[in-house]
Amino acid sequence: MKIIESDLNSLKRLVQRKTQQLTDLKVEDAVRRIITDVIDNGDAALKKYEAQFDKVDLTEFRLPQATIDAAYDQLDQKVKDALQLAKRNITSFHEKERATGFVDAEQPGVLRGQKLLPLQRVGLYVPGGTAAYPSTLLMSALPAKIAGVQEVVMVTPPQPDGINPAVLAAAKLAGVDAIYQVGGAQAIAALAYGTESIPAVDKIIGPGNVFVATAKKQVFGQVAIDMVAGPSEIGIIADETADPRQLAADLLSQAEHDRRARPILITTSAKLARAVDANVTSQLKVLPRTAIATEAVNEKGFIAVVPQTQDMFELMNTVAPEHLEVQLAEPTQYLNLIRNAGSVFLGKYASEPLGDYVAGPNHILPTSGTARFSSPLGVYDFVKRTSFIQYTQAALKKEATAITTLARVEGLEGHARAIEARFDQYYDTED
Ligand code: HSO
Ligand code: ZN
Repeated sequence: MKIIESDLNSLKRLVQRKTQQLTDLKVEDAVRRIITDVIDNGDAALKKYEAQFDKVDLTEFRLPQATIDAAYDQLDQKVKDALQLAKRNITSFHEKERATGFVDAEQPGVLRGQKLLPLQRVGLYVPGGTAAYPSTLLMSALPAKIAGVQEVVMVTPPQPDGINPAVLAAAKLAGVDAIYQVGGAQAIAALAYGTESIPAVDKIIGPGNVFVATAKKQVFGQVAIDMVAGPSEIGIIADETADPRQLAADLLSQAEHDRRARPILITTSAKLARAVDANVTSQLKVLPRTAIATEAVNEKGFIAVVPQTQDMFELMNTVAPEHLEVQLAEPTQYLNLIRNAGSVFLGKYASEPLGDYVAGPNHILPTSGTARFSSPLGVYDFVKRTSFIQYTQAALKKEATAITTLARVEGLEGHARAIEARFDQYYDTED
């Protein structure tokens, strides 16, 4: 791994990302055509694209309940137990995210309030192939259910050997209401606009390839979407007390996700930096996903050595990593120095995969520096707010002049007259 020793400001400049949102116009055009086709031709268009892209001839998009039940029944008991444990912990954590509205009756004759309502229907996109993770399905479906979403549907591209049974089992465990075998931009179009067999949803959640991501951006406005997720990132802050073998293992746990994943270590100890680097090299040699992880480590990874403890946090706040491990002796005392991170792992035993699978906080997290302004996926992402007001005539009278004054300043005479009508002042041609 690159080891960089420099002053804080040069390091900060180094980690600041270049804006990389390169939109591919060809993809944009192809996706727009697919979406328009699905709007115009519904299921027939889906069938055509599934034959073209996934090489399957589908007569029915919805996966039969019997297939889902069978996948669950046949799943190894150990996997089932692990999924159940994950479900329990994700549920107990996310239940605490539930919020309530409020009613404010502080002014005489005035009632103001806000109520929270779950979205009615959401669609989860689950990618095909090896990136279809049962754990990720629990992380998106359970918060939706806890929020009170009435119908959670899932779409996923059909696979030559059938959809991953562990994903199907997770879907059953999480209470997913329907699974449709359709993928790519056409699946996103179906969720956004509805077809004869797939219902339109209010929000689309979940990662996918460039076609899926582009389609999500294009249908935004017709439906809500979650964030557009980038490759995984792990940032570790550690001093000489940390175990270099464990740090190397944690860095590789995220590096193995993606060739573009970013494993980063920031430390005050040059000795630790060298030891972690040596351990990354030796552990990479025996990691099954070595090709992916090696590219991530070499192309995106680095170790920065800074003079002081405070500097480690300042630099890491500039990175704003998806996951942040604090591998210092008294980690909780540094929580107040952390400003930008999706999820924080405190101390030696909070290794990142603990959070990926069973601890309970969500593992769908802001990436690419977006932890500066966004949050982990949560129950709040499946809830919307509606505010309400009620006034007595006396309470309205107190505000009437302010309203009519502002309305007339804005040139909106009709607004002013609507208020004055409450005090028997009408403007019409009858009298
Ligand atoms: N670390 C990934 C989530 C994941 N890990 C799924 C294993 N399975 C992104 O936060
Ligand atoms: Zn992971």
